Amino acid sequence: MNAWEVNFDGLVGPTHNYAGLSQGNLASEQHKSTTSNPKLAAQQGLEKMKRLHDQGILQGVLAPHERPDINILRRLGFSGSDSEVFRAAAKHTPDLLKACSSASSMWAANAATVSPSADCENGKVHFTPANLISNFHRSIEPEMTASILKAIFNDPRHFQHHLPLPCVDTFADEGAANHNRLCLNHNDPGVELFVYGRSSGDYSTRPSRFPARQTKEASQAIARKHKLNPDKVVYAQQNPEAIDQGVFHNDVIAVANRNLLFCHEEAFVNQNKIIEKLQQAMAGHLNCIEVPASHISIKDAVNTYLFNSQILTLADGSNLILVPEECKQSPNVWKYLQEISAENKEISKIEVMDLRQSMNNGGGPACLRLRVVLNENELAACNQSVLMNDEIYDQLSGWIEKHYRDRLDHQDLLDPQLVLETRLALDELTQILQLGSIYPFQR
Ligand code: SUG
Repeated sequence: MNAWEVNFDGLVGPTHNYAGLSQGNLASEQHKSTTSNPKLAAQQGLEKMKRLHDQGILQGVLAPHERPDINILRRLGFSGSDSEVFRAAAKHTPDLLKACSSASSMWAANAATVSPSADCENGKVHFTPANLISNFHRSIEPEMTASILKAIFNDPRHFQHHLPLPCVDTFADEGAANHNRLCLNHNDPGVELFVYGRSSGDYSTRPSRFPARQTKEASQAIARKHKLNPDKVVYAQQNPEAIDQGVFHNDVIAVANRNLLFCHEEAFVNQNKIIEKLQQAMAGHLNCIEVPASHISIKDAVNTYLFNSQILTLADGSNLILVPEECKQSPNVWKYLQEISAENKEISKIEVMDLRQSMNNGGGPACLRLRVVLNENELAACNQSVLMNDEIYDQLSGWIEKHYRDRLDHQDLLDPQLVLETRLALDELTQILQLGSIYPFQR
């Protein structure tokens, strides 16, 4: 049976803004309080989906979460009608309201960890939404993420949905941004690489400046829940010095596609050992491109998001690398990309995309997508109306044009009109994507 990797991208929501909420994410810190352009952000994300769809790659769309999240404000002590809750929060705790207005669900790589059926004992695709407890504004995502995933993958014969891990520090989980799957063919059992930033017992190997978001305990729990074959699971620790330089997720410094691992040479603790373990688990079929620090520094990697690229296999078997515009603007990184695409038969085509609106919050191409490997039956069993095609693209383009603002600053986030605008937009979106009434305001 055939199987494909389907990239599900988070559609950017109408409240996209720069609030400087993520410590250790340098772009988020640097762009704090600058004016955003939600319309352009959503268009840039949609263009990426279309560009890949046009290359013959299966592409899905994940709906944004409703923001501001009025229900969370209620849980934090505000009461009355939705409008009263909003107005009181705007008046007394504007920073809290801003955190509840983040469009951060766009970074779908953090939505969940997904294991393909070929890797799981019971032959189903497994989903565990990430608890995202490291940042308040993201910790409010898992419930909605679970609803959206269930609305798309809703056939229990093929899909198994788990609860997020317990919301405590020991099990801090950031989803697929710290997870890669290596395989020769998508329908064969693969090797799952779980990358963590810290583990409970070990206080010596930790970053000193910035938080390590993913724990080993969280990664281990997910591997257990998904019932992965322990011989096909490799755990690796992120280099704490890289985290301290702004590598807040592993996907800022490493990316895999099939049997190719493209990473910086300073991505992991004991990197040689890790590569050896992966090579063993892959029975010698791993192909690893380790980029030396002498070619690309960690600083360059963080500034350009070279490793936050998407490497994708095209129908003819060749690989495409989709990189953000920032890679082209760095002479060093661009030269390196030209060299590998000329020399290395693994990556033959480069696509460059302008994703500046998301990049300014630390989200590159790979952050925006959640990879779901599906075989023919599973693909047929999922909600077809979220799969990208020319018609959906046109509808979504029109929808963005109609509903999104083209500038949003921090005063605008305190405007009650934004709540109404967003609800109107999301209500229409659930019809375009045929998701049913997934949003709390629709019930
Ligand atoms: O969690 N930024 C996100 C970016 C996530 C990128 N994802 C991956 N690397 N997979 C984060 O730090 C910034 C929001 C703000 O500051 O307004 C933010 O949440």
